[in-house]
Amino acid sequence: MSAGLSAVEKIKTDSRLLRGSLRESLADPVTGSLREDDQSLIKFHGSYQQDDRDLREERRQQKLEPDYSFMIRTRTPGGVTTPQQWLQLDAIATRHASNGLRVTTRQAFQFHGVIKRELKATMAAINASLIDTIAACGDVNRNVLAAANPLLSSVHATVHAQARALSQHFLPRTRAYYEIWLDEELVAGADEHEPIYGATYLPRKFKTAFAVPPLNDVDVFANDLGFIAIVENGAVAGYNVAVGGGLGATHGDAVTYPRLADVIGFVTPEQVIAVAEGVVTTQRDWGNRSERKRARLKYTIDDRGLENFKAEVERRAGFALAPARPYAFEHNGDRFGWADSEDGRAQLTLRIEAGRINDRGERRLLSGLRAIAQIHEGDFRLTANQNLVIAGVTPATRAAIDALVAEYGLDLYRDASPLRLNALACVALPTCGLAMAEAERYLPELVTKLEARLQAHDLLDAPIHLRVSGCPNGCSRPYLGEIALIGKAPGRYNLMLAADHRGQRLNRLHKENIAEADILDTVDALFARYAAERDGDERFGDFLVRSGMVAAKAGIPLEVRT
Ligand code: SRM
Ligand code: SF4
Repeated sequence: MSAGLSAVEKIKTDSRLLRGSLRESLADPVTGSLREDDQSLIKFHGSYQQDDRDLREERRQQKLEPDYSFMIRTRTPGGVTTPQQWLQLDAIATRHASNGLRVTTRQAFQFHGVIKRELKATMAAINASLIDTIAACGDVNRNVLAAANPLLSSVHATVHAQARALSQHFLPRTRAYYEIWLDEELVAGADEHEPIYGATYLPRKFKTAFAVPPLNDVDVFANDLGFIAIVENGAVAGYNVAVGGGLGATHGDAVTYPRLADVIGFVTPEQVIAVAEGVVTTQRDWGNRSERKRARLKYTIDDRGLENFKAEVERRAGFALAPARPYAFEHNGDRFGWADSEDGRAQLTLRIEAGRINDRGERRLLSGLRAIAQIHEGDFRLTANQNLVIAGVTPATRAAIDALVAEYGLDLYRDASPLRLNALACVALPTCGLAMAEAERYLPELVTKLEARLQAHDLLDAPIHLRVSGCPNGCSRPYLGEIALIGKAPGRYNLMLAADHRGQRLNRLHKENIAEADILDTVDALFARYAAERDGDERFGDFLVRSGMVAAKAGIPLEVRT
């Protein structure tokens, strides 16, 4: 192996298709942690080693090792689960995890706080629910997003099936997962190989999403690979293909940046897998394997040129992409409350603040959703905005579900402000090892303070998209927030402003490294001008750009992806 490759490349190469010494690490009773290389490899199996950062200092003083535990993430394409699976996941969370279930910004469930000696049993229990965690993390194609907010049931069903098929196609073929977690007989040998990825998988994580206009609830342009459904005569004619989206950046390092995907053409449903394979294998071969910070597809495309990249994808796919077809997105939020679907059933979209499903005070989300799962005859869909759709509700169960929603306090969607309904926050502290500031735990209080400022300008009904991340990696997609806070240090954030509300324009840095009082005063002044000068229904982000209030500070072009 050449010296220029990153350390993770070596770990992958030596891993015997993701096995490493995970079995030995798991069996070691002396520590709650894994061996170092295995900490990289376990990600491909859908888990991260973490430690409780609230307890770090105390344990250090007591000369104890950090309070290690594991986060587990599911692979749930399009975020769909049955009521039976919901009950099983709930039972697993209650037994093995801390703090309930967590809905992620990529339509997956996360379990936090699983200790090493229970990890295998937890993974096996997740599998017994017919849900796996393979490739939920790691340098592979991860959980595939699919529009969750149903407008036209048959179109959404088609798109969801396509997302599942794509997820399945790009699953690693190694049996390592089954051997380590499910005690399958060892099969590692000469004839086991990865036909798409090869032995070193991809240079970096890879993300795919399917959107159904006019909703961009998956933030399709934030993905390495995006498919935008083109619906003609009530059916999916095909998809516009978008490549090179990604949001992660590093503070103060200009070679890293958020980037929105470029639309490069149109494919038919039959061509989806071939074009995806062209994109994935080009990234496999052209991506940067020396510097992980520069290894995402967005950098490969910027380094090699979009036209060059597209030509290579077409060569590998064996056909030329047709010209992109027209589409229009209205917004990238969710639609809350009840909606009827084509088949006579209905869906109820519930607000899950920061995606956390637990029992807290009067809002007993975990218990309430358990009670709903016991009577629900349709399915559950996680949204990429960390919310939950109770989908396919039969007329016979609708009243009972409504009663449970009221009984368990699941009705935040009824009276919360648009700001609260649309806000996203990443997990951050105490579990995320990369967090520089609070996000999930801070969000409710921050929204309350912002609501007071909005109220003062009679703007409480303004549908402003707020996103908070504990660091610049951008897990709550903050670079697409009309207002966003990106953690810099405890209690300090970069204030980003003026993305649009359709996921088609990045925001830009407005003030750096500021504390709450400054944040509130800064947005308060902007709210005052917005209240006085906005043009009809003009959205906050658009107003900031039109009025020139943020354009002068632009570090990022005022681009709108179309
Ligand atoms: Fe993320 C890393 C949580 C969506 C960009 N992300 C992490 C880790 C695993 C921290 C780590 O590496 O040690 C976080 C675990 C926190 C915890 O305690 O659970 C974490 N990311 C999350 C979740 C749970 C946020 C949430 O609150 O919902 C989301 C899980 C998605 C899933 O189910 O797969 C999550 N992460 C995202 C998104 C949003 C998206 O994909 O739509 C992004 C921005 C889009 C992108 O990828 O560019 C994102 N996460 C990152 C990055 C920066 C990647 C980069 O290219 O620079 C990292 C750090 C890294 O990979 O090195 C990261
Ligand atoms: Fe952690 Fe940063 Fe992602 Fe938040 S944005 S979950 S702090 S990596």
